[in-house]
Amino acid sequence: MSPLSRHLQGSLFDQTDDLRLGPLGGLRRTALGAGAWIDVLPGWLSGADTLFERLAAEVPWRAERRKMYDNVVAVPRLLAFYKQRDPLPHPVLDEARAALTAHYAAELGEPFTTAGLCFYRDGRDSVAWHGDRIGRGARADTMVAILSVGAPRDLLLRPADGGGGGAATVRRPLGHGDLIVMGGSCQRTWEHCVPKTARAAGPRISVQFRPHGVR
Ligand SMILES: O=C(O)CCC(=O)C(=O)O
Repeated sequence: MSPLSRHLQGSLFDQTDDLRLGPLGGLRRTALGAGAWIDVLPGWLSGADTLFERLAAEVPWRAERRKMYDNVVAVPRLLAFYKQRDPLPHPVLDEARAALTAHYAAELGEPFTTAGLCFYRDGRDSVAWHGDRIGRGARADTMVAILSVGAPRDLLLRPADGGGGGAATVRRPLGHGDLIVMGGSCQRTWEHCVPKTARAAGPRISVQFRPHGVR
């Protein structure tokens, strides 16, 4: 048994074994301002323990390093990326991507294609303020849909211009099986992050679906 599986033993989040996506009709939209919005659906995926364990154990997680001033530091989370047409690591992710593509077809006008996966091992792992602006997200409206499994963590959003317009930081707790979709101008006009937490946070995996050319 891996150290990770051991960690999970006795701390399973979800009481049902039946891995199932609910209908997307329950998504609730919040306009953030400047053409940005978020749609949220708590508990979209039930039975998500199975998915968490499979992803944690089988995804080829990569530890990355990046330059920071004069130093090279470890990126504080593990990563994996599935390009368009790469087989996804669990069939329920194919189902999730297809359901999102169908639901947003009229508004998005193109399918969700890629899947980025991030593994936050504990509360010390995090991602800093950013917008997904590598590629078309820098210039055009788009969507990024995030399925969160494992320990709850907060996703924070704030206006990219520092909030001169009076908009405050928005805090969205993301729990086991929850879905959040950032849309409209969100990647250009807002930033998001998952801050470190001093709370004893267990491991969390975030699965981000994006259209081709958005990163
Ligand atoms: O952990 C999350 O859900 C957010 C991930 C994210 O913003 C990113 O990888 O660009």
